[in-house]
Amino acid sequence: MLTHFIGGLRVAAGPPFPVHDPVTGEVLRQVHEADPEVVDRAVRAAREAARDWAALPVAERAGWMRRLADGIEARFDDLVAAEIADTGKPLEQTRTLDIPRGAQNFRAFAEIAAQRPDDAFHLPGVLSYTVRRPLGVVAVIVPWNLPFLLMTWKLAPALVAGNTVVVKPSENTPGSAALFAEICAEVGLPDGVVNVVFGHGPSGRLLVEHPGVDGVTFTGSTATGRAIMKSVSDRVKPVSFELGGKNAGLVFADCDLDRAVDGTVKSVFTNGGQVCLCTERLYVERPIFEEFCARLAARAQEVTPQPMISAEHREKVLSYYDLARSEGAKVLTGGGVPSFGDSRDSGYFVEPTVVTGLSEWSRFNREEIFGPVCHVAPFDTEAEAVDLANGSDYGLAATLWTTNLDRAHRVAQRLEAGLVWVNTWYLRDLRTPFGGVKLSGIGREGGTQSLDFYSEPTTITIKLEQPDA
Ligand code: 6OD
Repeated sequence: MLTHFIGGLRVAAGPPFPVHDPVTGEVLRQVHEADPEVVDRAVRAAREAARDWAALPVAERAGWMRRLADGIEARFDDLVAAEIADTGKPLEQTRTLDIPRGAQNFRAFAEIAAQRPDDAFHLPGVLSYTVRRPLGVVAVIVPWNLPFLLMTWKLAPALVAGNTVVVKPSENTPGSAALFAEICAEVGLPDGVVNVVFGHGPSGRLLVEHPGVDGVTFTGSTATGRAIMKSVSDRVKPVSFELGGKNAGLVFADCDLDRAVDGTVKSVFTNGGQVCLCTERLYVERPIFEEFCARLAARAQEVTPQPMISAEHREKVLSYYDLARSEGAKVLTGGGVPSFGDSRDSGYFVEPTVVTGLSEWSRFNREEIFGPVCHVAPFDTEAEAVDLANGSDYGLAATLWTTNLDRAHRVAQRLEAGLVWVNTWYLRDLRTPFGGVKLSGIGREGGTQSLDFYSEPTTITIKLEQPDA
């Protein structure tokens, strides 16, 4: 049974709930659900630890970040196993992306914070400078698609900026967060600096609404982001949101076709399409449209299916496969459920799917699906491609395939998206701003942008008297 981690102690309180193995549908483990008392205790523990943690010099907090990174590396295999058990992710991806990024997140923010100068401004007779103070206690609400990567992506800057935290991972993926709590204890992190509570949406709501919480960071659906924003509006708490996407991929006839097909397969199907950055709308210049569709569909058939995270999410994705047909799509490949002839048949798999023929106004093309699926449509001009890509309520990421450098810059700068990749996808420099526009979120994470969110500047201005001449 997984227990909460509060003030350095394991706390077994609240009713149990089951976590299912997405590969077989079987119950994997039981976890305690945080009730109001548990949430209150966690926030109080974080508040008690806040003053001493904030008072440490940033170089010392950076040292703790490096120790956490070392602790993650020491428990690498356990973390890989926990993440795979909860999500059904491929071993290779978990070993090369999800878990190493946890350690990298702590090392990167240790450097960024330690090297960051304070601002100072001089005018004749006036000196203004800023000091940054942590928000206090931050609620960290983590989704199920990249549980360890995204938890640490938020924790590292929050902690190094001097905040203490209460983390709530998704109810579907508590395993790597529970191990991280053990790592905090193993490296000797002061009690109460990191607290972890488990549970569903209502526990998350108790947490974000708690008066002892000073800020909220959340990655997940736009619907949940909206609900959080409403529930913290009374106290005007700062929020950092990375929300949904309906990301466009633009494939120009002058692209390197092999590279564009390879990259598109990754951008549509990685993690079973369950990454906010995945491409769901593809626009291909007409001269290569037929060939691109044929090659993409053929490659989709070779993709090893990854389970959806839950029975509920699988139903949602399958409902969009049905919707595509009812809205008049032509299904180029997939559209159903794979059959394995073993225990995976009770798991949460869906077929990698490519469809075409729908209008831009179809629900399929407007709503985020978050599965291994995309719609492909042709375009004739660069201006049309830009309009199609921008014709969405979302604006997280876009991908651009062309060998024309002028076009690459021209188009990239016109796209209404927080992130544009050219001839690649999901290539990351952790110092760069990361986040979306429109319904895809508020604010940016990454580098100094994260540190800015997790702290408040105070501007101190001093009048410097001039000695009499
Ligand atoms: O790689 C990252 O830093 C990041 N924030 C990825 C987010 C993926 C969302 O599903």
